[in-house]
Amino acid sequence: MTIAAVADRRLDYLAASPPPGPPPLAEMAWIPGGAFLMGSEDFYPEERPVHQVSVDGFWMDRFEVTVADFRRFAQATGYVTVAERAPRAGDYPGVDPALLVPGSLVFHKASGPVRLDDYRNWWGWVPGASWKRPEGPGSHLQGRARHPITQVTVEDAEAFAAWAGKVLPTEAEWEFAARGGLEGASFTWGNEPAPKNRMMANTWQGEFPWENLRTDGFEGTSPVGTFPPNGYGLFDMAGNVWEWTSDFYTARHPEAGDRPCCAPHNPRVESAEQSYDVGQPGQTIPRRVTKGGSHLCAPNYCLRYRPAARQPQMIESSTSHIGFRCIVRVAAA
Ligand SMILES: [Ca+2]
Ligand SMILES: [Ca+2]
Ligand SMILES: [Cu+2]
Repeated sequence: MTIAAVADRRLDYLAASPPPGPPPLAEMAWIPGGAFLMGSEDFYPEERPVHQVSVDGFWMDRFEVTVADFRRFAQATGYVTVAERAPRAGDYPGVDPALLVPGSLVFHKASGPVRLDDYRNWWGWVPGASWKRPEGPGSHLQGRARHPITQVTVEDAEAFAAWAGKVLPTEAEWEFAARGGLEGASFTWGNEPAPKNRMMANTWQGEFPWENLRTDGFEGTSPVGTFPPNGYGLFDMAGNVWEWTSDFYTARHPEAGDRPCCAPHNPRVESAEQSYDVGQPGQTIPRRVTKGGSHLCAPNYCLRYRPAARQPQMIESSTSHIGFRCIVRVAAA
């Protein structure tokens, strides 16, 4: 889509649902709210069924929260992230206490093709990895102030949001915003993966997890706002980093109601129980929905840089490919 077409659509939606006032905080875009078709039938089972939902208008961060933003928060509050804290032995019965040191999950590129059914072929737990050292000891944030923050759990994201006077979006709010006014499109920009050969997001080109062709210019994260915005003026709603939402994960969406009058309004999923991983008996760590895919999403493994895509993440997880952005609801603004 051309920049002019994006501008036209922005004017259309602003005329239909004008913002209730000036943005409550800097660099927030007005998301008009309304009814939309949530989910997709065309990709992975957890995105089904497509069902109608409506959300109220709200303000959303135009960019993923950056390293610079998070540093301001940490310096102002002294906040220590989950990955920087030593796990408590009582929470991990039977685990060698020597292993209970602070750390986080880091992506390691494979040296050649590996089995794709075992994520340990590319994810490793690295002692000492944290938002300050995203790849572990020896890594640093130099030159990355405008990159999205990573290595944060949902608890860390919510602590930041509370400090900033914001909240995390629900999955429905996030997906409505990501669609940018395009009903039912596969991507935030339309249906073509790369219109006129233009890369529209920081994802992974080539064979995951060993061959990163960097057609989009970036091996890892990219400065926020590098790729074109969607129809609501939001950047990186596809790729760069996955984004935490406030909803607990369910394996499917609820069935579509047959009466459009009664579509769920501002739906949220607040029950942790159904989010447990049924593939892992006894696993009772709640999981939240993350949205948007990341720089590690490749068509041969994970075509999830799309508005309907969703992935569960355990609430205690932090990784080098998950970050977040915040919203302000109008009643609160
Ligand atoms: Ca890339
Ligand atoms: Ca993103
Ligand atoms: Cu992915």
